[in-house]
Amino acid sequence: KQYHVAVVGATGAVGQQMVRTLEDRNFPVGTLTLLSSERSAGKKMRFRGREIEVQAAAPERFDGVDIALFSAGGAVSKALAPEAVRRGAIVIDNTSAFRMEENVPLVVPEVNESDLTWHNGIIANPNCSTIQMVVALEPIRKAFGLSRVIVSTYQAVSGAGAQAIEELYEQTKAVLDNKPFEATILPVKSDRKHYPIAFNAIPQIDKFQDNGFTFEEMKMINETKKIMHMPELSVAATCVRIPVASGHSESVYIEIEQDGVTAADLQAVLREAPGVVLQDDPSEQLYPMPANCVGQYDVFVGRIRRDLDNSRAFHLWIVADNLLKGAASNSVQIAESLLKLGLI
Ligand code: 11C
Repeated sequence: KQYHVAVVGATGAVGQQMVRTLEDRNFPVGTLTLLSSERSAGKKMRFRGREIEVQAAAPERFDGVDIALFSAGGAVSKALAPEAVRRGAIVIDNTSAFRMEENVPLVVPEVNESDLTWHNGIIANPNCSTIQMVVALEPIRKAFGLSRVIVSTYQAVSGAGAQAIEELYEQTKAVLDNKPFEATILPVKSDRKHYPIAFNAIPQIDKFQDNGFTFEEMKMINETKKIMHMPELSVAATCVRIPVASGHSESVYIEIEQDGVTAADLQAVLREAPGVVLQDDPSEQLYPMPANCVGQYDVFVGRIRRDLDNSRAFHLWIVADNLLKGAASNSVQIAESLLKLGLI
């Protein structure tokens, strides 16, 4: 069977990768509808060698759609996802609009594919920095238990959209050319102050919450607990934007429950884990880096070592393409899982 698939936000940084991933993974697309804001309507995008015109998103565009992949911001999802569901589509939403709602499964197929069975039309795709972390942590939890996670991220600008990538390039060039420039997008377009990202590191991703954590940090905390079904898990996060175009990196400290576990035991588990590529050999200076992970669907893990003071604690370095496994390819994998489980 072939499916009618819609991509909402098709011209954005993630939307473009969704179209590419549908083609690359050979998803059984019969008809592809590409939707965007009024501003981008009329643009043409290539899919399987043919050009498809992007249309302005509107409720009636979802007539006949089987699967709608949304990545056009929370406001668009809130307005249009229920309209798509009403017209019979299953929505896979890549925004934070519905992620923490009780009747909406938040799914990373390698971790909690079975949560798809109780969806009510909307399935949420988690935040990029959360996805890559849980893909690596779930096999460790299964093997050795898990009680605590402390993560610091090094996040690429593409997480903030195509305009943020432009801002990084333009600022970098301006600095090298000794020309003046003004930061207008990062750390958060809608916040009051903006800071240069070129040759800088900004410890703010999304807006600050009343508890002193940013919204990005709270997403990592709350989404991890929901996906792993571990409301009791201790999680803390510090999220930092760095001048890398694509590929999020994470330094992760974990405490496990079992005694006597070695770094080699963790390596053995991760070597067999779905969606994980182990790149961990200090003698060969082998470890994951964003430059090598861009364009890949997997999550890359290295620098695994036991803590020197706590024998049940380990440090890991986790890298993935934030636009692919962090967004587009996880969404397409969810659609693949729906097919595999006969849920569509
Ligand atoms: C970033 N993690 O890197 C964000 C982007 O909730 O899906 C993804 C936001 C989200 O800026």
